[in-house]
Parts: sequence; structure tokens; C-alpha cells
Amino acid sequence: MALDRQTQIDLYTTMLTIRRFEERVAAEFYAGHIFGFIHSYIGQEAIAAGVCGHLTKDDRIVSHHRGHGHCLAKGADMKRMMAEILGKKTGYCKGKGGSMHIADFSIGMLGADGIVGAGLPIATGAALAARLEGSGNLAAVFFGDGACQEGEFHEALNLAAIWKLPLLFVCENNHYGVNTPASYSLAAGEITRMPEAYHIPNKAIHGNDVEAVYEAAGEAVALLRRGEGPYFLECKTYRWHKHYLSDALDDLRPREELESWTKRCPVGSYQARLLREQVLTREECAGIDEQILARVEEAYRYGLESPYPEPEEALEDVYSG
Ligand SMILES: Cc1ncc(C[n+]2csc(CCOP(=O)(O)OP(=O)(O)O)c2C)c(N)n1
Ligand SMILES: [Mg+2]
Repeated sequence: MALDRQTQIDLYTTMLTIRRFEERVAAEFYAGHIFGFIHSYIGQEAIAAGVCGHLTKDDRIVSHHRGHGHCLAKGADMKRMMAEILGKKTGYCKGKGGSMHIADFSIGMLGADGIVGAGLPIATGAALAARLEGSGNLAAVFFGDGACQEGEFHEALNLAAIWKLPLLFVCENNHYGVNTPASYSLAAGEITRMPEAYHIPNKAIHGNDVEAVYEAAGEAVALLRRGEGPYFLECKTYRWHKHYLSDALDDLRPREELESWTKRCPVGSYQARLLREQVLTREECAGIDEQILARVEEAYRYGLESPYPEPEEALEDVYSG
């Protein structure tokens, strides 16, 4: 499939935005400026960019604990994200949620989740809502290989299948849950055997190739919009950082494995392709990077200069009504 130049530039820009944002977050975390848990999305950028590239703001997505990339790809405000990660009052949850709780209903981002697999039933509900609204919109849920071991995963597949819900399952198979290999922990072996068992059309693709993700997601989204959903996309990928950023946590994955995947960097390999195919010049690439770095800097400054919430606000927004 030949993509038009603007789509190619958009995909590249989204991936690079996620990369630069995550690099800055990691640098500030290790400098002691960010507290709490940060699960970095570096290495998996092509999946968020390729899938969200087909979604409108009225389509709803649900993310997982590694969620910054999905927020950015869906159009979240980088300043409010950074403020939330820094625990500041101007953040998406007024600084009380942190990295794993960024949501923005106005752009169809229903939230990230610290509980593995918990996004799947929420997204099933969002897909049912889209059906009941008769809007032609859809829901997409991002989850890891580890979530495929959870009961909620099977419940979501089953309900989505019997009700033919407009739900796109996007499994980000980075081959590990913390340090446990999926090859050990998934009895089914190939992940796509599970949607197969529920008669859900599915495909496994190279999740570091943004155009492959964009093409497969495009076919899936078209099927969903025709009311023929659900669809299951398995994107094979690899995370570059430890499970979460930490000096204390061990990374037990083989070094050679990590090195072989970093050679297939989703951002670097796409930049090389766009240069080779003369879609962008080196100067244009540098210009895009400069603009993104300036946005990230502005977002970090905004977060840094924002106040922390007051202690008396601790119980505000905790209960509804
Ligand atoms: C229900 C539940 N079990 C265990 C955990 C602890 N935990 C957090 S992330 C994680 C691994 C998840 O692996 P995967 O779904 O493959 O996502 P990845 O971290 O690889 O992106 C585990 C076990 C949790 N948060 N929730
Ligand atoms: Mg995983």
C-alpha cells in the first residue's frame, strides 16, 4: 500500500513525539524529579501511531500501564500530561493520578490502567456504547501479552464476539510480562490462537513497522465501521527499558535479544526509509525534531512551574455525586 506523503510524515511525527516525550520523562525520573512508577513506551511507538492514525476523537480507546504513547497519539495535551506525571495541580487528574491514570474524555481517551487486563472490559463497554449510540464509532483497547493470561481478556473476547461489537483488540506483544517470557506463561503458544477460538478475525504483524501497523489497522477499522467487528491485531514488538524505570529492578532479558530489537527501532528505521525514498530531507527531519523537542521542553517547564495540589484537596474528585 502506497501512503501519501502527509500520512507518512504524520506517522513519523507521532512516533518521534512519543520517543522524545518518553526520553525526557526517563531523564527527569533518573534525575530524581519524578516520583512513582513510570512504564516507558520506548520501542513500541509504531503501534500507538499506526492504530490511532485511523481513529477520530469520537472513537474511544483504553490503554494500559504503559500508556503515554496512546495518549499522545490520540491527541492529548502534552503539558497536562507532563504536569500529571510531575504530580501537579494542572495535570489531567489534578496531580493525584500520575503516569498510569491519564484520561481525556474529550478526545476519546478513556484512561490508562495499573491493573493488568482491566482495560479490556472497559473497552468492551465502550464498544457496546458506540453500538447503542448508533454513531458508527468504535473502541480500541491496547494491552500486553501478559494481559492475555487474565480472565477479563477471555470475557471481553467472548462478549465482543457474540455481540459483534465494534472493538479493536490491539495486543502489544513485547514478549515479556516484567521478566517472565510469554513463551513460558501462555499455554496457547501463539496469541492469535485465542481470538481464533472465539471466531474473531485476527492478524499477527511486525509491530515495529509503522506502515505495516497502519495498513493492518486500516483494514480492521474498515471492517469494524461496517459493523462486522470485532477484530484482533497482535503486534510483535519489544520494550527497550526495564519493566518500569528503576535503579533497583533487574532486567533479566537476554542482552542479545534486546540488541537485536533495538536494531529494528521503529522510529530510526522509518526515518531511514523516508530519507531513502526522498519523502523527507535530513534538514526536514531535523526541523521536525527541533519542533518536538521545543514542545517537550515547554511541557516540562509548564509542569515544573505548576503548583502541587493542596493537602485539603486530597479527597476531592474521589467519589462521584
Ligand atoms: C492484575 C495484575 N496482576 C499483576 C500486576 C503486576 N504487573 C504490572 S505490569 C505486569 C506485567 C504486564 O505484562 P504485559 O501485559 O505483557 O505488559 P508489558 O508490561 O509487557 O507492556 C505485572 C505482572 C498488576 N498490575 N495487575
Ligand atoms: Mg508484555
